[in-house]
Amino acid sequence: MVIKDVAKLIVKKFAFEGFNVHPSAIELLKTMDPSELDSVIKSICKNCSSSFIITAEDVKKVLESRLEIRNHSNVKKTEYSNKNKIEPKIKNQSNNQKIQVIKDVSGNSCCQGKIEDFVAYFNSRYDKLATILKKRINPVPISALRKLKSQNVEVIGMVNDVRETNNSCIVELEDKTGLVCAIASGKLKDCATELLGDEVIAVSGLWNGRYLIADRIVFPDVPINGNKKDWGFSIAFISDTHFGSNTFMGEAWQRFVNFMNCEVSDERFEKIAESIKYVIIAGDIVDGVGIYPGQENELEITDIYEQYEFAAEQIEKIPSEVKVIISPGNHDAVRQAEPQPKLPDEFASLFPKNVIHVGNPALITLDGVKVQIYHGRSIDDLITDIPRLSYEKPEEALIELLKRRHLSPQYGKKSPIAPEKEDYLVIEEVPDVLHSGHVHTFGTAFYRGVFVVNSSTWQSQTEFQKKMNLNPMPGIVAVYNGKNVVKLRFAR
Ligand code: D5M
Ligand code: FE
Ligand code: ZN
Repeated sequence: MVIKDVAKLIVKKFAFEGFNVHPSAIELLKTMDPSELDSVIKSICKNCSSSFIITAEDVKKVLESRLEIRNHSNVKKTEYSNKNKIEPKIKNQSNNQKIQVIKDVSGNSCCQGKIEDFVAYFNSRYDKLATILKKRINPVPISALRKLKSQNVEVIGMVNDVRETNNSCIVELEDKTGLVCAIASGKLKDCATELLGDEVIAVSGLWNGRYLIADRIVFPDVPINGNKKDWGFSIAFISDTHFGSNTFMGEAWQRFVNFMNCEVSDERFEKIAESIKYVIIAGDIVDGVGIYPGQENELEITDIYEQYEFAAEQIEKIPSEVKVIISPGNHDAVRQAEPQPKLPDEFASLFPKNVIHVGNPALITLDGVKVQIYHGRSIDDLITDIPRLSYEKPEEALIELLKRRHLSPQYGKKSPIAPEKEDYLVIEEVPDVLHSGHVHTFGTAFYRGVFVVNSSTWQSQTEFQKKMNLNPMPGIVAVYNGKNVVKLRFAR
């Protein structure tokens, strides 16, 4: 069994904050929604009475106070939404657009955060990625190695641990039957040091009775496909509009809207605008409320419902013949943990009829073109852990996701994952396009025939980003027609 011990994870998280934790406190925390674990642990550490050990009392205090806040805000929200509900406007529909949602957690979430959910989640991840790898190699179960004499073997495992020594890298791999250490040296060492915890790979090499001396690391990767063909229409890729923020770039957005309405001086741009049948927005539609400490000072609109009303008004400026696909991000009003469901009706119904709401991630087809949409939260984790990656080239991080066939390979980092019974973050089907955002920088690439695009943002640098030295590249839009990519700049 591939078991990730929740208790261990909780202990690790507290240790990171500088605390030990009593087993009775762990028992209480184990039963809660894992997507809320990080914020609960932070509150507990802030409010605990002892300076060393977190007790069950410390946990109870925080859980009870959260319950009170939640009950209170639920009541307020319902009252408010009833008062302000507006009818969605009717738009002309064109019939020549065929949109299918292939994979999306919306309406299918069933995780409760129990131990069994984690077991099922990691087993699903392992099984899906092992199925891809088995088409390329012929593995033995790890437990079978014990009975084998010195010989060449292939195994598939989830990466448990990566340790660097002077001239090699030791990779601990786990499958449902056991654990093995693979040793990667020479040229393979560089590849092994970039392995991420919880990704699934295959290793071939010499089993010496104790270790696997690796000669090849096989990633699930996407197959090579160089074919490009003009679809006869274009898709515009945007994200991170952050409507409601006081750093939202209204003028740049209006220029984009003008372009979408063919209100441009240059005929070339008019042609491009005319070709756009779909706009995809990959998350962070609004800035949200209470997303980070002190956010209230950076909001133009402080009410979440009014933020979505404003968002809907802005999206309505896009011609109604164009279908707009909206997927949420970490600033939107859905659960933080991925996979995130689509926006609830309360907000979704504010948008015009040409808007289609999907979850994050979502695999969709637009007139047969397969687009994998993912907000991109894991990009932060990848850039932290793979030193050659940077915010200036987000597309390189996206290529790493394709190579690993997983949208958020690492569990327990900054990007939270809800342990659904099925791992919705595995890239099972090879898309024509991988579209992300989140890091507010722009970049495109082609990787083995897949068009990779990280759309920028419509928010200028926030105070937080200034402190972190994050330099956004706002107002850039990629328009792609299956053959050519056009990059348009709307920010001055
Ligand atoms: O994220 C925009 C970018 O800024 C993304 O790279 C994460 C980073 N960011 C934003 N807020 C934080 C906090 N509080 N900690 C660490 N990194 C952060 P966005 O999702 O638009 O806020
Ligand atoms: Fe964002
Ligand atoms: Zn984001």
